[in-house]
Amino acid sequence: MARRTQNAKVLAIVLAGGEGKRLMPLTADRAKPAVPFGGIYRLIDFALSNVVNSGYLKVVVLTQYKSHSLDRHISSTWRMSTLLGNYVASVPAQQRVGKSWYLGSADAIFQSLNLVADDKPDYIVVVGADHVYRMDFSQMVDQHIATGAGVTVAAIRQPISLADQFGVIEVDDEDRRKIGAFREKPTDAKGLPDAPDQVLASMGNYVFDADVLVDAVTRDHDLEGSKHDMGGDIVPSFVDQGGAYVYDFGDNEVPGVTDRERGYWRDVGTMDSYFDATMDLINIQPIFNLYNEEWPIYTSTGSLPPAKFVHGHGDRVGEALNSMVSPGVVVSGAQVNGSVIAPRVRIHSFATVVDSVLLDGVDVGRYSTIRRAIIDKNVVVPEHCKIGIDHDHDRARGFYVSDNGIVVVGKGQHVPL
Ligand code: ADQ
Repeated sequence: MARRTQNAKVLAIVLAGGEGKRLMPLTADRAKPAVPFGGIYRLIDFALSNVVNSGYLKVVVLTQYKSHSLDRHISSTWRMSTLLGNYVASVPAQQRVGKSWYLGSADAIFQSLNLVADDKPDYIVVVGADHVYRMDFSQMVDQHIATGAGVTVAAIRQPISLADQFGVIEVDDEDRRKIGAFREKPTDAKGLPDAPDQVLASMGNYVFDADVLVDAVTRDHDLEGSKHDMGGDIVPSFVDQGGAYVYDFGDNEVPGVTDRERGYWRDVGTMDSYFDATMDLINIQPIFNLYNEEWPIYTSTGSLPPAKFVHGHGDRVGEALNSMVSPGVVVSGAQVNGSVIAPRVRIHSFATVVDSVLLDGVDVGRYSTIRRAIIDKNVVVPEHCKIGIDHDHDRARGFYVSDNGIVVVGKGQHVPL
């Protein structure tokens, strides 16, 4: 665990109210941070593990959109001993201030300032809840303290084609650690001087002096025309005053992370990026290694039995290769390859699952074939069914087919032959 930065009192605020429209149907009835990922995790487990591994054990999670499964996951998985005053508290929008739900991420913080007042931290680390990565936030807090910044924004290079999905940073000509300009999701971004096909993107992670953040969101609350958004409103207001600094994610060193994995950060905002990031986990030499025990990613799977692989009907061999298989799974006389299988899945004799993601409790009937597909929770795939083989047929059955040809079957969706 990382050293506590100069014994400063740090509160972490995790923004977990995002809707994740582009991840439909996976977000049809759960918030994006609650979307299952990597077999046994939820997306929010990555942000929370980073916070806790950084040594910050007072954590507030602000939830809003379809937050039931997220709240349940946080209270069951992230409950901490309160003996030392540590906590991970999930705080749903509750109209404490006025009569509106959170209008944006800055308003979510404004409406939760009572928690900051209770805790009296020196610094506040604000992080998003939707990304897959490892990061030691204490190194960013160190830099924040050393520069005396009003806000420090974590940044990573991204392809210019994605500029309209990010806050795009231009550094100051004189002081390269300072942010000269910050534009939220620009459609006309300019490339970097040394890499015209790239921009410097905000990762949506910020460090503030606590009193400075309280001030900023309080002022923003009364500001006409503000969308009350951290990236759209708060960060630009600091840039205008010359108080915004950039933290280069490339400088972050995390125990156990190899050179190959260094700088890995994925915004799994679309079905294709979700699928690709999942496949990153199962490569023989993964570029994101879940087996790094020096910086563990925490979750819980409850009391499930181990995964089981058995001969099935007609003595057919049941096996999985180049795959991750979660507890409670039974593969009986079926072949699994290049896939991530969540808890409690059943795959029956003569079935084939290739390059796919099966979420909790999916049941794949005999003689079925699933290829390049994501199948959401508890879906029953009948015998002799084919998914991901004929995309016209997949669309005709009401399945979503992504740009890259990934077929998605929604939670509980009926699967006709
Ligand atoms: P986006 O992710 O598009 O861009 P936003 O939708 O505000 O911005 O989500 C940021 C985080 O806040 C997410 O974790 C989301 O779950 C959460 N959130 C959104 N609305 C919320 C609300 N009302 N209450 C609580 N939480 C809420 C942001 C930044 C960009 C940056 C990208 C990086 O604005 O500048 O580049 O993240 O992905």
